[in-house]
Amino acid sequence: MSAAGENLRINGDRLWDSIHELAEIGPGIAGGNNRQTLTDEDSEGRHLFKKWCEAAGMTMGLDQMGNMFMQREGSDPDASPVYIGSHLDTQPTGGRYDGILGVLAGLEVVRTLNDLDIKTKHPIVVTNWTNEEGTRYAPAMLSSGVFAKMHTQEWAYDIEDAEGKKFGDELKRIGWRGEEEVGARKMHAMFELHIEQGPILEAENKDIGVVTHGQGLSWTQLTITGKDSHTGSTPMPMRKNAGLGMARILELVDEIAWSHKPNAVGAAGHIDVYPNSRNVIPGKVVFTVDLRSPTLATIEDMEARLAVGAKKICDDMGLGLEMEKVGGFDPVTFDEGCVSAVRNAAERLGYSHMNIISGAGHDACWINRLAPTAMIMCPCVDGLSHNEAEDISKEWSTAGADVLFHAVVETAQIIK
Ligand code: HGY
Ligand code: MN
Ligand code: MN
Repeated sequence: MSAAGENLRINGDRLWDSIHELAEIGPGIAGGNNRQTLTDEDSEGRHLFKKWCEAAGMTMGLDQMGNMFMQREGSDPDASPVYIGSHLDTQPTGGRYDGILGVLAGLEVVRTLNDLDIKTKHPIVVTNWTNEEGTRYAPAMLSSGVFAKMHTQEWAYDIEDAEGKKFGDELKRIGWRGEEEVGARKMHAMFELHIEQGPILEAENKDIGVVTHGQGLSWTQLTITGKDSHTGSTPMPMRKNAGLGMARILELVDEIAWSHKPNAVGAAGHIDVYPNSRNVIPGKVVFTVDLRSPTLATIEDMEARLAVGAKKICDDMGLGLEMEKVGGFDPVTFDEGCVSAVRNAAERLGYSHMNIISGAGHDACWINRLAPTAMIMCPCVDGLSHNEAEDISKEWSTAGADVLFHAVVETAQIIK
């Protein structure tokens, strides 16, 4: 028998309406969102979320990385809170649901508890982690990473965007730099609901992904230097084409990832070409190779083969090469107890479910190092994400939030 009662459900329409009201802030050009971290649009979205939470009787804590902690009191003020967290920032060509679903489903959990006048022993805190996406300010999951002591705050404050604006300055400019020390909070547990961002749940016709693990990630930045020269008058044998060197290395990355199929992936999403002029051979390229796998040994093998192969390609072509590891984390095993709470909730609620490994990185991957943590996933159409056409159904959103409600309320212990 669930502590929360099998029949207790969240208000799926209210959650859906909130998701689409927030989506009006920082709209993309094709129906998605461009609400990048520390922009004025990010700030506007934060204010709306804060307004909704305060209307639900919650109070805000704000730390020095701008992480927002919206608290609903429990009966035992000394009990460490149960956290529900994800992120409100988006990719430049992001969808309406990546991150947003998890934060607003947390608000919906509190709204439903209020409707039902349910009290819990542990307080419940709904969290917006600053800069999960890591596009404007790399790396991703930056602020949950500082919270988990994976990065220092000083280092994070000094990161610059493409226009040379520092993270710390922009956080202050938009008025969301709090006073609270980052990482000082104690957590009883954390749950994150997130869209799958892959095709498995939809293909398997499952409502819920019970996330047992998160794959590990490695980001290596490569800088290749050749020689700018005329694309017309420079004879082929005389060229020092950094762009061609990159192309050959990206072929190698693809080959390495395929060699570890089906559980490894590799590509480069960030590529800067200099001088990026139509009739100049690129004298310099800077790009980041993203390698991922559920097993650490595979990641380490892919990194080693990239290092050896990239050096050989550049030596053979007379190009300069610098390589720097700029981010990553080991594969994650989520907390058994929290994962069971998720699975049992789906079971009780009658939602179809399956175990799944998260392909994407999430704030939960860092927080899992501090407190018992688990994730819940819902399907997304064609597995598409990090694309404005990202789409989910209201039913999937509702099912995910129902499971979140039951897992959280059971962990926070109902008083009445
Ligand atoms: O990169 C990731 O996996 C996440 O979307 N930040
Ligand atoms: Mn996300
Ligand atoms: Mn994302």
